Amino acid sequence: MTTAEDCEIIEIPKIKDPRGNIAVVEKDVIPFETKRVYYLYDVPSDASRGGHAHKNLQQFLIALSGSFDVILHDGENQKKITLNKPNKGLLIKSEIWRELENFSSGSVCLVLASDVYKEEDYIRNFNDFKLFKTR
Ligand code: T46
Repeated sequence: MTTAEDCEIIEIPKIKDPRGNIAVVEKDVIPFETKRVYYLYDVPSDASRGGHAHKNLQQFLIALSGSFDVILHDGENQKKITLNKPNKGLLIKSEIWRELENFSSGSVCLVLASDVYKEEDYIRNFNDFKLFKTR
């Protein structure tokens, strides 16, 4: 069973340069092939995103700018991770409930996803998620 502890921070290789750095997410940095890229921006500081789990989707979240908190729940345990560096991303495995909150002004959350958008992959009710985890 996937647990919150399986979701880890991955350091993104960085090319340092006095003119500005480049961080590169190449093939071997994350354990899936990216099929979709999207980003959250203009998020009000009191807004909460997420509030669901995915049956199969894996994601890699990067705070391209600013900061926000990600609360991960595996049905039994939860942990909170603050993302605030553009060269450190959070790998969220499938079957993990997540909430994103505490967005700083001007923050941008980039998401690399292992699949295209499929509403049927979502579990949007926490009790359904807990049942799914104990199936
Ligand atoms: C997660 C956080 C970081 C689409 O039509 N296509 C898409 O690719 C996406 C991501 C969303 N949508 C539609 C589906 C919903 O009607 O946009 C609406 C909001 O989507 P969602 O509930 O997924 O939004 P977030 O920001 O709460 O969550 C998304 C990811 O789905 C989620 O897994 O971790 O971004």
